[in-house]
Amino acid sequence: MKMTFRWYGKNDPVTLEKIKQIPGMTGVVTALYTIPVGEMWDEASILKTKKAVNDAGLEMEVIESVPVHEEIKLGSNKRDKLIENYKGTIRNLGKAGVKVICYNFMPVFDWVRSELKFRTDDGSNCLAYRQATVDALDPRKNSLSLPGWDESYTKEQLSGLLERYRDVSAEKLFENMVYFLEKIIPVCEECDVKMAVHPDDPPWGLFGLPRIICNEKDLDKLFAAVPSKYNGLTFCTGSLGAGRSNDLVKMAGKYASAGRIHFLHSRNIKFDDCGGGCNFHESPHPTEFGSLDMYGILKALYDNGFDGYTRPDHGRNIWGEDGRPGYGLYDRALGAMYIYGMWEAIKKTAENKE
Ligand SMILES: [Mn+2]
Repeated sequence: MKMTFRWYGKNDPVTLEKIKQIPGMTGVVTALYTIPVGEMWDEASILKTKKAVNDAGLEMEVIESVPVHEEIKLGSNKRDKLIENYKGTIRNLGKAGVKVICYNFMPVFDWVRSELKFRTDDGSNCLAYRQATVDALDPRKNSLSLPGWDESYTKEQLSGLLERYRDVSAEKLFENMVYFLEKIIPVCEECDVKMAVHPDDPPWGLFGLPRIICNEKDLDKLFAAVPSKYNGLTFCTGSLGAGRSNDLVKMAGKYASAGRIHFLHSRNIKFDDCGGGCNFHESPHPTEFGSLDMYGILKALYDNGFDGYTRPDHGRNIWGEDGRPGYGLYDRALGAMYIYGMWEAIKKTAENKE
């Protein structure tokens, strides 16, 4: 398993030098943040970022994310040109030595939380989700005031976009995803770049929009529709784990043994029993502080041959850090060391038994 860390580029206060000082770091997971969604990533820009990463003694083998344009998700007549651009990006990333592309297929909204600075008992803060808060928002009527929403759309643009999704059922969205994958996967095979879809976060529909990568059934359907192993998964424990009916230990073992897990997001969440089953906050990474069996998940991954990339996913803000929500330095570094240590123990225990 290769330990990596998300890096938001040269403006990230968590610099490459700091990341390199975390024991065990082999590389960063990053993206080109200045290229508009839908445009092809050119070779020169990719190589410039890669050089900065390599100069710091780190690798750039995983990209998170190459965003999928809404016209592709909507299945409009503009999609073919945009898919050609996406293929060009895959080719250029492959030439630069990138092995995995993380992406998602969530309509309009990426991850959603109701609070970015939920104060926990120890005085740290973290991201949290309250269904009632989200239910009270109607992005079709009012300006959206969700924390973390980047306001890249005006109110009018957003309601126009939501209107266009009225005709897009979950089935239609899935068909559009398969259409996209069938066009790009041959290029991935040719360039040896694996696609790793990030599960929907949280794994249920929001604002009347369909979500289609939420559970085992969805993933089985996706892999059956596009069988190539280049069509794989980012196993995000926190996202899948928010769905209480998801059995993560089982899913980790099943998809690792099927060779579908190309990237692992390691984090824990804690269910909050405040009015319904959908509420949670992001807890420290170790098993005992959250609701997910982190040891069980890692053990299932190891036992089933997982040898891909991982990164500690969201951390809390601790020790007075006022970092990007979920992406400060300290708690993610602690998370990395926890995962690293547990992996060593699982591996050595298994080797000693042989
Ligand atoms: Mn994740």
